[in-house]
Amino acid sequence: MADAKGIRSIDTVMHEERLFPPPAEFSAKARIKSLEEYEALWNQVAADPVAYWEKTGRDELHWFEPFTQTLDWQEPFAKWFVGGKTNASYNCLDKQIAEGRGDKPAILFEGEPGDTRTITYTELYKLVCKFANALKSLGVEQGDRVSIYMPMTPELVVAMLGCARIGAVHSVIFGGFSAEAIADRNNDAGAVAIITADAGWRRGKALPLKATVDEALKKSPTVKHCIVLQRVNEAVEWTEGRDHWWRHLMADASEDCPATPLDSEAPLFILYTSGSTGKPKGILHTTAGYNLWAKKTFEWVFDHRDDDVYWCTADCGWITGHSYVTYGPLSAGATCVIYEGAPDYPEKDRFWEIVEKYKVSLFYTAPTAIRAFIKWGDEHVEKHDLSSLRVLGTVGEGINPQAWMWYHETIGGERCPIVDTWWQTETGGIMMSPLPGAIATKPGSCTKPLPGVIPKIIGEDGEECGPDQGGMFTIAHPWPGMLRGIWGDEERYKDVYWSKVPGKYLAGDNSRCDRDGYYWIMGRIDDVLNVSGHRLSTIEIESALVSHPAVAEAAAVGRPHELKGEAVAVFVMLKSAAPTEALRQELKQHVRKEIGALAQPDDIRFTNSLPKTRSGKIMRRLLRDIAAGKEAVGDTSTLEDYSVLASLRQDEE
Ligand code: 6R9
Repeated sequence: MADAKGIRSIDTVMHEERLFPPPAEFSAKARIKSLEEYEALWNQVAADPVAYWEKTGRDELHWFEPFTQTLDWQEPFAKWFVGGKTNASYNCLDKQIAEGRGDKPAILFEGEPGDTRTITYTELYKLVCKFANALKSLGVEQGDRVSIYMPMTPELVVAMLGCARIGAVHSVIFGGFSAEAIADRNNDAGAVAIITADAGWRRGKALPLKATVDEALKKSPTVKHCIVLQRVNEAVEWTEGRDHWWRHLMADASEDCPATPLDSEAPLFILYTSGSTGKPKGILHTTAGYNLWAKKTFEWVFDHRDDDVYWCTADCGWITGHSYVTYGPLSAGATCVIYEGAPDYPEKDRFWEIVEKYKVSLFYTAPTAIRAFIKWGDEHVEKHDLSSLRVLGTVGEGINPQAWMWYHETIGGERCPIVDTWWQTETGGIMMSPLPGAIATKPGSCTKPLPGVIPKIIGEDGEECGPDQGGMFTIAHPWPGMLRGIWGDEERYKDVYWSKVPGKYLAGDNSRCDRDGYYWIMGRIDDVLNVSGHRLSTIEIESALVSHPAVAEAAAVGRPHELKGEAVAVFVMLKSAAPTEALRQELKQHVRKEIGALAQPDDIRFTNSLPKTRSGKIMRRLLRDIAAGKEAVGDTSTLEDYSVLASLRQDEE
């Protein structure tokens, strides 16, 4: 809407007033105990970021050689801790053992079929050293790229840390992506080796991995070696000379492999994220800054203590699995649960069974999973004792206030602070989140910036937005965990993140900041709806729909409309109600009542599933094409289930 200052901002139609202060007993024991303490730290870092990170970097990572310059900022290229030498695998393993955690469990593994393993820090260290030597025995060297396409087993973490130990750059590809997607990523990175498994378990079935890799390697000329973990005992084809069994390499390898001292800015990994157009972007992270950011943010946001049991349900194929399964928690000395399979196998209570069994205290999952649990019914939760839980996290998408309240009441027993964490592959770690002992929460808001994060919301005219005006979410100062570029494409890096708003990092999301200084993420810039000159955010319309008792999940998109510019089209998944015309009318009225006539959907389409990425994000651009009656185009390599598109088109007929 054009306001007095002439800024075209995004209208907000959602008004969420509930406020949940941290429980007093939680704050009393927390790392950061009050709003005042948080504000003092935030102000201190904002006033002199270099001084803060110089001290923190020096104190919290191991240095083979100290750094001489904290930040070298040649916009948009940052170098952190210049001149220093460290190693992320050393920080996750050797440093923990040196600090007395050798016998502490690093990983509590639960396989989908029910097999379990406890791996201490010392055991993990030995596995990683052996695996690093195995890589060396194949000729893999510092700086070489290695693709990883594995099930969510401890060996996936071993593979990542094994690469990090010798300075090889890993590129983890979600198990389940197509041969085409693997080949594209192998070729873009110029990978010399790939690590995979015969298959992984998914809902009781073997999901073949090696066969897909074989297909991909026909089109991946740079890949010389393929290491194969035997997980399921599936028959596999074998190419002599190229293929190597994991267990054979490990049997021959020594347990002694000192971590290579690496430059702070040595590449640690590449992780591909889909662009809405064009090929996926290989986001590059380097060693020291990323490692420090993952560690600090983990400690701050989860208020981690040495006796916690932490479970992040993310797969390592997603950035969340990099920063909050592997590098963050392990360099903080945490005990981490890893679960291989699906949340509804063999029964819909599998997650709660795991929480009870391992006495999980810190739990981190995604809104897509929370909405599924709500749909499945509370009886699956009620069977289990969840009293060990202390902090509940969410990441990946905005969480609808209705789902937030369910998480708070049904999972958290109204006792656990919820940390709604906003961040991106590009940011390396969490940027916006409540600190659980310090910041009161509001359902649906990621609340406030972490120390070191300076957000600015910018209108279409380039001016900073005022309170409650929605605009582009940007970040004003470099932070240690920020991406260092797009692999092999400097121009695209400058263009995507640094060209639209001069001097600031453009996240690609819209957001507003309310009068209390709380931030509300409003969805991707590309997804904004423009209805009769009003710019509306997807999440607000979706949250209004999800607040109706019949609705499990909803996606809102714009469809071209002669008079209004765009009409509001929504795709709705019901919990169990029948998809009737009466319900359709009722939902339209419900949105009208909740957030106003402007946002009332023109089309409501009932569906059994929505197109999502493997990390659970709704792919609205595909829905936009379907709503407009077009063939879905653009990159679909990250789509979890291709049949969804076909079924959505059928629903139409
Ligand atoms: C960590 C991760 C990044 C995009 C981001 C935004 C969305 C993530 C969110 C959220 C609202 C949150 N997103 N967390 N939106 N609230 N708490 O998800 O990385 O896969 O790169 O996605 O996800 O749109 O820009 P990535």
